[in-house]
Amino acid sequence: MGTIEVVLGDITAENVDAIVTAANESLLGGGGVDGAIHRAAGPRLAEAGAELAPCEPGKAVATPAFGLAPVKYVIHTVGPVWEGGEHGEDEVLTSCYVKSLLLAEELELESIAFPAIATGIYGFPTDRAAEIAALTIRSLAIIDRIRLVAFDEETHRALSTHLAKPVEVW
Ligand code: AR6
Repeated sequence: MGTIEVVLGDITAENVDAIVTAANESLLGGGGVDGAIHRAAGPRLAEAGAELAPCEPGKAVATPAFGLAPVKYVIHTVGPVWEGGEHGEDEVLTSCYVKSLLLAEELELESIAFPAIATGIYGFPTDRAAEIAALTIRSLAIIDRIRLVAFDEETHRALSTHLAKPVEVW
């Protein structure tokens, strides 16, 4: 059972085996956290992404992290575009966390950092996304050190709150 930490900051400064990016299906980069990660990793990240694209929402793929070394991998996952919450958004977001963790396990990684997937440009409400992230990661803590990197206070508070909730068995 690993540790799960919530931190406030820029994910490109994380010293972990893998950084997860909130990508789009093209895996070519974009705005938000994906833009920051592609800028820090350099143009080879988009070239490596292009070879694996398209990536469907809820799926995850890994590439080298290039200029982000000593980070080894960037795990690209595509979140759901928020359409009101009745279009399978929760399931797709859950799948982003599950697939990323399983991929990290397959790569025998010891540490991974996640951004708050889908809560920026894709419009997923912060608190609902934080609850999904916290519940999913708590029930699948298969990587030794899992870091949830919030970029703003509201996200940090929401993640901390949901992680601290007692586990409901029934
Ligand atoms: N470090 C950590 N978190 C960050 C950083 C950073 N440097 N920058 C932003 N965030 P978003 P999405 C937070 O929009 O909603 C891109 O164009 C941000 O505050 O990056 O999944 C992709 O290519 C928010 O809490 O991702 C896709 O087209 C969270 O990261 C699309 O955006 C996610 O916001 C994906 O949209």
